[in-house]
Amino acid sequence: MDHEADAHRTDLMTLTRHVLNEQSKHPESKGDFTILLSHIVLGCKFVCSAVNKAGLAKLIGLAGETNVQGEDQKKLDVLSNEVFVNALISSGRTCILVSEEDEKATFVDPSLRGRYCVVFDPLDGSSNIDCGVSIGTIFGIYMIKDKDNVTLDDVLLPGKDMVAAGYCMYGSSCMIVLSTGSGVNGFTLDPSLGEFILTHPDIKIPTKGKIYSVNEGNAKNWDGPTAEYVNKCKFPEDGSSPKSLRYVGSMVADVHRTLLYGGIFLYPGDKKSPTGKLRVLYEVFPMSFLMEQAGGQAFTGKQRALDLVPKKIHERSPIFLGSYDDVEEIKALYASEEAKA
Ligand code: AHM
Ligand code: MG
Repeated sequence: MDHEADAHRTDLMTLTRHVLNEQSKHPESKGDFTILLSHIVLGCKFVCSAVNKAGLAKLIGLAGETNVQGEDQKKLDVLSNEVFVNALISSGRTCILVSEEDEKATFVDPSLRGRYCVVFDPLDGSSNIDCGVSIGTIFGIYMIKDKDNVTLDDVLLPGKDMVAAGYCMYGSSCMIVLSTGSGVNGFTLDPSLGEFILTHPDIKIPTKGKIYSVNEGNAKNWDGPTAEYVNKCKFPEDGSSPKSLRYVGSMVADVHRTLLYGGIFLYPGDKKSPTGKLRVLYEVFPMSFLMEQAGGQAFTGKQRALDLVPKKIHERSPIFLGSYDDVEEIKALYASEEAKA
């Protein structure tokens, strides 16, 4: 009998076990973070199940807005927001929630308040929802000093102050990729167990990649450095092979591939939208945090992304993130443009 193989089957590193292990390295910790995370995981499982059933639910509801019981069907993004807001509040560990779906931040009732602020996009990749392409949840977590005295300033902080960040991808498998500030780990949902199992320990992004990922339909409005960079990806001058283009249009899927295979993901600002499209708090920051923790870089066109200090909760920023050397190249192009100005 192969005891080692047997041990692999019976001694699984679940996400909760992994976080408990991390927690034991901090004797002062009281387990609040573990509880918070287990509520985030619950939200991810719920949304995963809803996403998997979405096509079927439509069929049963005869493609209308009502299901077989005659009830109105909630749109998946609205449903996902409700799921996460409820899960986070009921954890008793949160004090401010910022969701892409809600115009205003939610201040948790003092009786249920904890020390964490969670910023999240409950279901990112809205244009891909109705065609069954990968979508995801993105989240970042800050810790506050004084939970009895909270203001919006407790979330208008640079991304480098986050204590954890991650995403859940609802794709061909359901995966959570998480960093608590000491590397990046990936966990895949085992549907038969209902548990996320550590399948991608200590993810490191390759130093240089062969893929670039950008919405080239916006090229006519790009600024000089972005246009020059993408041109170099296609027509390299150093004798290397051109990079391949991959673009799903779901940030979680595009960043996930970039993290595992290397390369660069770009959502630049352009003449029409100088600050780009992606939101600082719950899209740019969590993904930049993960990239840096995996050994890559994240740059806004002006500075290290995690140094940005947002002034509004739904602020946007251009973003270039991925393999260390690939981001170095775009940084150099912006630096030389600035030197010319
Ligand atoms: P959303 O929050 O409305 O879903 O928009 C965010 C998404 C990202 O997932 C993705 O990277 C980007 O929008 C794609 O935008 P575009 O369609 O302009 O290429
Ligand atoms: Mg979004």
